[in-house]
Amino acid sequence: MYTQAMDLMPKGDGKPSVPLSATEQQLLDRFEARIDDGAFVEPKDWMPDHYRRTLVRQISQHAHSEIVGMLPEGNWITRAPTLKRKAILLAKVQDEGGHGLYLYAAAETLGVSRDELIDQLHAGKAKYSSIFNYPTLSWADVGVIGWLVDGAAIMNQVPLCRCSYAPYARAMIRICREESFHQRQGYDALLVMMRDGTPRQRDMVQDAVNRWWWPSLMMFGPPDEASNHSEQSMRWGIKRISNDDLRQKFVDATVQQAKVLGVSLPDPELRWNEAREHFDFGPIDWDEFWRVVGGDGPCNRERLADRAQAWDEGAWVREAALAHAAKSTTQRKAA
Ligand code: FAQ
Repeated sequence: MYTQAMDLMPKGDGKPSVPLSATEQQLLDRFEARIDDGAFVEPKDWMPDHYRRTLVRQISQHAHSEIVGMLPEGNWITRAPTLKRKAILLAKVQDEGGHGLYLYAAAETLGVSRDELIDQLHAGKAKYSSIFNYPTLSWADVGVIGWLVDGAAIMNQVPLCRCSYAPYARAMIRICREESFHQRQGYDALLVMMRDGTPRQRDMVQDAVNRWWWPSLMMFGPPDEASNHSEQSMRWGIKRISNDDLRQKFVDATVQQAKVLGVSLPDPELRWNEAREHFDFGPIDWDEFWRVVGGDGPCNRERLADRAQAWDEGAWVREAALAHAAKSTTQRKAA
């Protein structure tokens, strides 16, 4: 049983930690050659255990982010200002739930059960995106989540449509299409408030932008030099663009959108750098990021408690679905 703890596969430097057998080495070489050729990996293909575990980690964290991400906006469904906005928000929150389901299904193709992953989330052992541990204080937060949070999510997720693991890549194509609608509905809601709203409503938008800007930049993960998984994930074609490069692309795109909207971004150091042909921006508070990731953000405890409650209250639905499936099987067999 002690051998189960042995990790034969590459550490950060890509080198196996113990000598591989000739067969293992051959399988690994063949796998890496396929990755280098840009081939997609399917669930039944041989894959290194470390590749499998990296994917389970990333896909499950992503799935958890989607279902925890339903909570901050779900908080505003009953208070949406018009029927139209309520219908849009309901659809969006449902979409996020659907994204979670595609992703749990993709993770299950790697041999892990959804129940196991959900248990890890409820026990506080699994990570989910830091961004969803911040509160939604006003209606403008819903628009800003669409604009900035979904905007950052798209920036990060479009390259994942080319992830080397095919079930994840396929899920991401569908998810990205929906995320772009989410981003646009958020931007549209803010545009209406900024163009046709009262001074108080415009202040509300600016206040929401001030609170969500820095946490949105943190969504891309730690700086490249502190990102312990990036090197291996990039080599295996799981990640295609680094955390810092994606963050920069997001800043460059968002500055222009903020101008059209008529809001300022809360960073005095934000300015165009002619030489780099990118916007420079101020330092990110990584202590805050790690605090939130470590479970001590403004809403971490509330989010986990809400998820656990939803799971418990949904037990009867799961039981009913299982009972129905069992009954249908019995009837089919009897027919
Ligand atoms: N929050 O070495 P790296 C959405 C962790 S979905 C919490 O750079 P990696 C849709 C990381 O897990 C948003 N933890 O890691 C929506 C690792 O910890 P570990 C979610 C974070 O995996 C919108 C450690 O730090 N999107 O928004 C975060 O190579 C609106 C070291 O980091 C995805 O999950 C973070 N922000 O790169 C829903 C996309 N960043 O596992 C509702 C897929 C890093 O060693 C409403 N994921 N960590 O314990 C990815 O692209 C990658 O996993 C990264 C992190 C880029 C997030």
